[in-house]
Amino acid sequence: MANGGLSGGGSINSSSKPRNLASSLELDSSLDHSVQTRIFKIIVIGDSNVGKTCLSFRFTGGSFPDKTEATIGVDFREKTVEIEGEKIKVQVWDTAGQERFRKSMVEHYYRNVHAVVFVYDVTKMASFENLKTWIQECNGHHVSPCVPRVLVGNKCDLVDQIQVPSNMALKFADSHNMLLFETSAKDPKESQNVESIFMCLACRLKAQKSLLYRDVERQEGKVKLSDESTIKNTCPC
Ligand SMILES: Nc1nc2c(ncn2[C@@H]2O[C@H](COP(=O)(O)OP(=O)(O)OP(=O)(O)O)[C@@H](O)[C@H]2O)c(=O)[nH]1
Ligand SMILES: [Mg+2]
Repeated sequence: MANGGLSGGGSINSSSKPRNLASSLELDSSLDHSVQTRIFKIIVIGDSNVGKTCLSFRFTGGSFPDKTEATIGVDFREKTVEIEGEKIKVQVWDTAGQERFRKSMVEHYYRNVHAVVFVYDVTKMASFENLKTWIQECNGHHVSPCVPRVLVGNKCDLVDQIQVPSNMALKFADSHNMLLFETSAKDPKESQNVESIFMCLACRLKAQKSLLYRDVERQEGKVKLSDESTIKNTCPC
């Protein structure tokens, strides 16, 4: 597994119980009670070897791992970002692409998920064609259509080997109501683009703030709400 060296990371496999990771309403117990950190759970899905682990490494750790092995179960990594003055913990669930390593974990992947990143390898047409299956699996786990989804074509640095034309990917993304990002986890020049994938999702999720906090207030009578109309979404996408 390629999760060494990153703080806040961890892994779950079929033999261990997942930590209590899921709800966006969870409080970070290490913080003062007056400060809430919302956690956004984003899962990364796609064929084995498309670069899911490398993309999540690039976003959370800022680098490309020297070596990766097939993910077993799930690795999760976190990064705290600040959007419009609010600190948000983006929790990236890097899932296994190989069926034998994901079997009993699939339920955990989709439970309370806030956003989904579908990844294919631009140099492997099969990984693009298999997206249909990944989307079916996602829909089969009752992920709400309101949960934002994006499509990522990885390994764009391998310019001489590209098999999936951009216009084909764009058409597919449009037909599934997803944004398309073509990028490379490996090329440092693309790191900003990788960052945009997760930040774009975090911005969209943050825009749901009023709804989420209203629920908290109702349950606990603790949280002071902003007026919904004052919440601006300045998401670049
Ligand atoms: N050239 C290039 N290679 C990449 C890129 N991203 C990942 N790789 C390579 O692709 C291989 C697979 O990467 P992983 O990130 O382990 O793939 P994965 O999707 O996590 O695979 P599973 O864990 O089996 O599902 C590794 O050899 C990486 O070095 C990229 O952007 N460009
Ligand atoms: Mg992996």
